[in-house]
Amino acid sequence: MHAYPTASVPRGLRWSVATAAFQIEGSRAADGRGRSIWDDVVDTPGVIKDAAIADPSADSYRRASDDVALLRGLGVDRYRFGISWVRVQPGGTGPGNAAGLDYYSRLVDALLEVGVTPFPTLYHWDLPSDLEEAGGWLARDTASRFADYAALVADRLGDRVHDWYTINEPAMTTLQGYGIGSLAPLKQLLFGALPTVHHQLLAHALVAQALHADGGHRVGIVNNHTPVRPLRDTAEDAMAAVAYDVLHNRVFADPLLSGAYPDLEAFGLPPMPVQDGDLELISAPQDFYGVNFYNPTTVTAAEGDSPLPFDIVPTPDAPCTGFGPEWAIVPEALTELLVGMRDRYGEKLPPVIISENGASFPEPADAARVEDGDRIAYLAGHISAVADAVAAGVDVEEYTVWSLLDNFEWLDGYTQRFGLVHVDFATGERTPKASYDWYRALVSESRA
Ligand code: GBH
Repeated sequence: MHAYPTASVPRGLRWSVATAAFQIEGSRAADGRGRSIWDDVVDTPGVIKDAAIADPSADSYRRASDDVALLRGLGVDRYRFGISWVRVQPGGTGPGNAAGLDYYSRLVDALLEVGVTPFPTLYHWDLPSDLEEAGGWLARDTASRFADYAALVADRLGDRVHDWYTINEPAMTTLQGYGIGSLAPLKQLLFGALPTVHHQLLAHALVAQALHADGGHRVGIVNNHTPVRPLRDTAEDAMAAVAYDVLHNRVFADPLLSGAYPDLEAFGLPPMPVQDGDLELISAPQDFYGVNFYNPTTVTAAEGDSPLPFDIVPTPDAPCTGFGPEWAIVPEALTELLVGMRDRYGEKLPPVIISENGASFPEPADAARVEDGDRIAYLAGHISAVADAVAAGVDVEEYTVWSLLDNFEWLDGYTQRFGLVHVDFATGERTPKASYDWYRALVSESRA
């Protein structure tokens, strides 16, 4: 027997686990599904580790009932899952694809049947390729296309789904997708990526406006945030930390939660393509704010002829997850982040939902049972950090583990496993890890 750590648990917190459509579904050619920018990436030779193609991955398109059984066993309140735009609207425009909508409708019914509330994410990085061709998130029109797609989903599921996440981690799409090219669509535009910030926020706001007009819906964005620390106690590193904080955190959260972009010109950055009325729409009251948290970030002033004003460096004196030196394990950084957001945004900060938190560690791919004490320690530390933030007066509604299942980890293919449940990618077989049993016990004890 292993003695695993316990977490101090905030009273009344809801519990959830998360996945994303492209990472778990497989069946990329089934039922009229269209092509997304991630299909384009996996079909580009030499980009993804071990040439993984995300199909069948965890095979959830065919094994959704297995997933629902695992969720029921876990006893979570809700399930955060992704909806694939190109299953619903294969080319990104036009009428809905009945087979795609049926899949999500059946999933919603199956979840409700076992008492798990469905909490979908409308967009988790898989933009229709045709829309990328037309400019992707650099094009303002993509925001309106997203609103059309969301309306198709809401027409079909809105009688049973009441809470919606719009866009997952716009920061990663801007910085990594269009800025440095380490996520789809693999563009390396550096600061030329900045218009994608505004268009994603506009897309979120248009959907929130439409669902609010419909009545009975709560809508929020999900971003990953990170407290930024200077490596050295120098003016140069302090400047680098401010610049990174602006680009990763504040350029997204400020317009939503304070109604204005940070002063980009002060950093020599181009202004956002804001049109009349945009900021009013974007800064309308948010129903909740989804925070994905993995690690703090340490930066230092860039050396030499770097095009960026900062270098990201390993966080000193912190252990790391299996993902490598930038993924430092510092649970109290989550408390710092939440308290910092409350202090910066005050009354404008709505209830916070921790929409992802988790870690990958090296583990045997073929173990009968994965004893993932390192993952349990990571989760226990971060849940306790949420409890500390709640004790400091931050309104946190829900905590979500990334992820229910081992899955396709983007450019890292199947080499990073984040699941509470082990997946054999050859057979689709699911085997709960020790962390699954630990989380189930924590959820049930928190209600005792
Ligand atoms: C999330 O992204 C995604 O929503 C999810 O799809 C993904 O599977 C999951 O996390 C695990 O990766 O930026 O240099 O400090 C997380 C974004 C970007 C957060 C990298 C941690 C660490 C390196 N992550 N970051 S650094």
